[in-house]
Amino acid sequence: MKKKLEEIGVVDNTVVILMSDNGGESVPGGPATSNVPLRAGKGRLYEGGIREPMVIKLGGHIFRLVTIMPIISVAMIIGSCVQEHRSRPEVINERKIPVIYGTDLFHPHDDPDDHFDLATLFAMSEFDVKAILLDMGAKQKKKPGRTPVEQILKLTGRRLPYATGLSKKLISPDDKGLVQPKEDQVAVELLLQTLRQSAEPVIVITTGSVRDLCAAFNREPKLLRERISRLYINIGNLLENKGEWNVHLDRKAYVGLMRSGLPIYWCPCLPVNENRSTHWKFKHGEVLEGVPPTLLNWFIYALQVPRPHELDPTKALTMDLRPWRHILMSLERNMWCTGSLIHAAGRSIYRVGDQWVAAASGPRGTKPVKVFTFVPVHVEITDEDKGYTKWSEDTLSPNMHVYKIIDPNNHEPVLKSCLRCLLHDFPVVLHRDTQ
Ligand SMILES: [Ca+2]
Repeated sequence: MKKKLEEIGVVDNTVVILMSDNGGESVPGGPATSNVPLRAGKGRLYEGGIREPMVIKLGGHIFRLVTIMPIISVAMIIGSCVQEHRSRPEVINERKIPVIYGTDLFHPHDDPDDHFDLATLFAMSEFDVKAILLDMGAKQKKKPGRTPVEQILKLTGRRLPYATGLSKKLISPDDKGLVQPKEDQVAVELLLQTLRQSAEPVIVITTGSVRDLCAAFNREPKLLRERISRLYINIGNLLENKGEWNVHLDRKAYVGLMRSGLPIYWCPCLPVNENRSTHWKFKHGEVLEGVPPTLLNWFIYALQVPRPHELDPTKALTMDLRPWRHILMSLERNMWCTGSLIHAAGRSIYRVGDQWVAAASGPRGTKPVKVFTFVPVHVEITDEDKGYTKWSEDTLSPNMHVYKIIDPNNHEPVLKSCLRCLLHDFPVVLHRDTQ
């Protein structure tokens, strides 16, 4: 067909749509088709009957419109696709944002939210993830976070370097960590090397302690000042003179980093339940129902399979893990980093139908919804040993930005909807039928 369109000279202005008219048959004695994990099949109104893949090609551009909203008629989407093509050139020339990501991700897991955050990072294809730093080196040796990292690289068909970090706490805010064992130096070295080699400034995002980052700053402050465009740190307590888990992991590193003068976007994890920090929560099923099956398997393997060491991590991605699916779906999850990841990607929030989506730009005529932002503040350390802070928004000398909720009523529903859409659109290249 492509040849014919080229022949008659319309290949660049013809919309080609490839889709099925219904799911596979699933009746007793019928053809051997499977819609797993979707329910039912052809002739039924469950997802197995009505949900199917579709590819739209317009000129040289292929659109991925997986779950922005349910698409129920081809006639309805052609117009909007053409409009999108005309009004959103950035869909075609998608800008890439270099990112270094630090996480205290473990397997078996400690905090399931770290898995949701890693998936969110990979869901946004504008992030050009240059390196992953696996926090807390000593624990990484016992509970290697490289397992879920390797799996997600398989899922997305990407390759990038990752390394484990320093095992021991920094002994002072200006500690370079050089006295720690050589094998624990890899994450700090990877961070420095990635910054040196990057052609443009890099965004650094951390979701655990800031140990390796602070040690790297203490070694080469000029390099970090020059090469880091923004530094999102999910750590700390917005309340004056109160502690927090990620601070507790390495208080001296936190103090050193907060005093560094780097372009910090501070995302405090506490307090919860006051609509002040980045915290929000959801039930797994509200977000994971309907995500690509291999991504769902990644979550099941990480969070639900009781003896993961008995399963090969790569094979697990394409196995039938349904026995554990229902337990996973019913669990509640505390979350912190979703808003800051959306902000780091430069996306805004738009209301589309009955959902909120995080996108680079919205449908024509729609304005972004203001739910959270970052405001300039002056933060100082009040207790160096405990990692306590106080801060002021009313200042002439801001030294960082802090996450601020604008619309407390919608903060949680918006982030839930955005995360659901991001994970539904997750760019898997590994599917159940491609071992
Ligand atoms: Ca974490």
